Amino acid sequence: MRVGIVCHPTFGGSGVMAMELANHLGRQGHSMHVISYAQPVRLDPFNTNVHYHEVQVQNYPLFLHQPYELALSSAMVEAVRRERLDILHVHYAIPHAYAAFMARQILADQGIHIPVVTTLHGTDITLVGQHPGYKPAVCFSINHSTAVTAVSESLRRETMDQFNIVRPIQVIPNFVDMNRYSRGDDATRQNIATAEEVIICHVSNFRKVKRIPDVIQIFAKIRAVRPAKLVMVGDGPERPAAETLAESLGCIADVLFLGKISNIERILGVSDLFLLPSESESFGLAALEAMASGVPVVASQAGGLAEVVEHGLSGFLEPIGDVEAMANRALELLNDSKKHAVFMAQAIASSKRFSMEAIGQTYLDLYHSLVHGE
Ligand code: GMT
Repeated sequence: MRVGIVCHPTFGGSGVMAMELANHLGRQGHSMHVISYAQPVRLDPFNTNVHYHEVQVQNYPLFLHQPYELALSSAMVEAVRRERLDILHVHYAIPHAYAAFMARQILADQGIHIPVVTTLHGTDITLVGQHPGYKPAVCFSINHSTAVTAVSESLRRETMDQFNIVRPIQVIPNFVDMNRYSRGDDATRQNIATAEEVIICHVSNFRKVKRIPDVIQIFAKIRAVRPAKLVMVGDGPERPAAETLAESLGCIADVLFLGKISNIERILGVSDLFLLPSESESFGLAALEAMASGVPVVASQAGGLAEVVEHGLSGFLEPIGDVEAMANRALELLNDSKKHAVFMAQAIASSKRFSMEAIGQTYLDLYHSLVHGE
């Protein structure tokens, strides 16, 4: 199969997922063509079946905003023609589903008929897609994709509720490459914390929707009771406020802002607990990756998190904004080493429900059904 994958290259779950899929199918011998404006972090440069096509946007002084969608549609047309692609798979509806619709029209005009799969990831539906400036175009391009998938049942339902959708949406959950995650060694752990300290981890792109102040407040409550370090992986607009809050709560010395690192498995492998108190979360890929590393998750009851984190088994889910309850749940695990060990094992077992092999095959089956009508 020859597949075009379109995604945002930035630090975020949709780009991570798109690249994990490209890498996985590439390893199986499929020819994967990644189309984006920068090389995505998780793209495996040593996988010779994964090729990168950069979208070239012309800077012209007449434009205040450069017309990226136009350049993206053109890049898709070029890639389909030159690489003889069988299918285009776009991740995150905005602006990819719309640009893919245009590319498909242009190609059809040239006698080339190519199916387009759109995968909805989260804020393309729950937040950004709701903006009146985008909503009609998002709705149109979902309805006009050849197939549409959502990463959780919660997101599928929300799409149906919020948009005038006249077609089915298939749920294909995110997956995790279990080979990538394992418990880390003491040497790595000692770089971050002393023997008495527990390591709490948070990974995100630090947007408002992630409720970064809640992460800091939960940590401050944990640290008031026991020695601990908080490792903040990622970066984004909420970081300065998080630093100020950590300072005012007197715990800044124990909060490590690591920025955007690509090998998060090393950090997760030495973490004892993962925090994800988001306002909205369609799936929570970062929580799944933590679970695969044997890290129990304390999170909010937002969106699709309940489909990933099994409450009372691989972690705990509490109401959005209830930092007290989340801190208590964290301490319930961290102060009871037997319970913690049980949750660690259960987290790994539970993450195996999202196996890369099975879910990768589901995508492949979808591609085959659209390309060959099987
Ligand atoms: O929708 C977003 O916020 C962006 C997106 C991303 O690129 O980080 O995240 C979403 O997609 C991830 C991968 O499918 C999901 O794991 C995240 O839950 C989801 N984020 C939100 O819903 C806030």
